[in-house]
Amino acid sequence: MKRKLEDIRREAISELNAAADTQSVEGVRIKYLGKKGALTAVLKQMGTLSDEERPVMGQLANEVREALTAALAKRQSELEAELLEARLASETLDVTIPGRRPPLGHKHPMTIALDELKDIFIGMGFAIADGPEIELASYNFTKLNTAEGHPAREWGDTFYMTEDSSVLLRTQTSPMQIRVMEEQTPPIRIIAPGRVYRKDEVDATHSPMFHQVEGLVVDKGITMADLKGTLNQFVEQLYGKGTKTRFRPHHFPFTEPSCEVDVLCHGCGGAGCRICKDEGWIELLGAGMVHPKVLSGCGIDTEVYSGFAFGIGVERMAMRRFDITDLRLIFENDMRFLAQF
Ligand code: 2U9
Repeated sequence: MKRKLEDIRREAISELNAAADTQSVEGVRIKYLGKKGALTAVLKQMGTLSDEERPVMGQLANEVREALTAALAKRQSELEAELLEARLASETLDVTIPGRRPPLGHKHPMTIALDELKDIFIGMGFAIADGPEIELASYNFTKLNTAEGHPAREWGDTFYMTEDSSVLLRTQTSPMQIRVMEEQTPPIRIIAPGRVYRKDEVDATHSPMFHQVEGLVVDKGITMADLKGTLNQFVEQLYGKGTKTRFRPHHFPFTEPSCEVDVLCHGCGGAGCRICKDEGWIELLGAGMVHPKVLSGCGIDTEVYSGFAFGIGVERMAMRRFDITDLRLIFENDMRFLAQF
């Protein structure tokens, strides 16, 4: 039995030294110290020994068990330390490596153009009015002196939301000005920037969604002179002092009289070139004195108050400002295009 115990000690220790992972260590424990282990089997035979031999063998068996238990724990902790070392080595973080700078974005060209327009009008004392893109036809058309049967109301031109044509995607931001006039008393000095929708096929100059900035001023004694002064001031801020403008008669249902405003072509100074398509002038915006029917429809006394309004197509302005030749580029969001601004 003594030899058997010595053998167990030697073999177990050498197997432990060869164990390459914690699972093998556990295997050695089960093989020698487990319920059916080799040392356990020897201990079970203690009863067969003589009274003289039993204490001697008992002591030796205890020594072997303690030695095995200690060796198991030692090998286990050695392997755990090795494992930790390996993990630390493989997961090393070099905190001295220079950081990767995240690419910094910037404003979309449409936002740049919109912000520029807003800044100019805010500087002239205008407030910004914001409102729904899904509108009542009464606000988008009727209250703007655009009667039933007017060509602008056709199904082919407008995105209607209901069969009875009473709800639509606004075709202009003007309904916002109607809402302000119904809720506030003059003096009113607002701009309404935002998205508008028309059933246009997409091409280089058309999109079913585009942006407008419309303005409205209502007060006592407002005349065409205020309209001209305000818009000339706007044009000078946008294109520089001394930029020449031309006010051309036009027609809109919601203004009377109405006009379109052109600026002298910066490419040729009026002689005619590719930029102005040989016109000498570039069309910039539409404007007019608010139609008395529109004012009185909003409860404003036309004997006391008058007003002017204007409308600017923002895409057209941004295309000219950034020399963009195809409107589709503005909405495609191709980074190669956007990164240029
Ligand atoms: C109210 C009364 C009158 C807004 C106006 C225009 C002229 C105009 C176009 C510019 C390019 C539309 O985006 S575009 O196609 N707009 O020419 N807009 S006067 O007149 C108003 C607005 C609100 C209550």
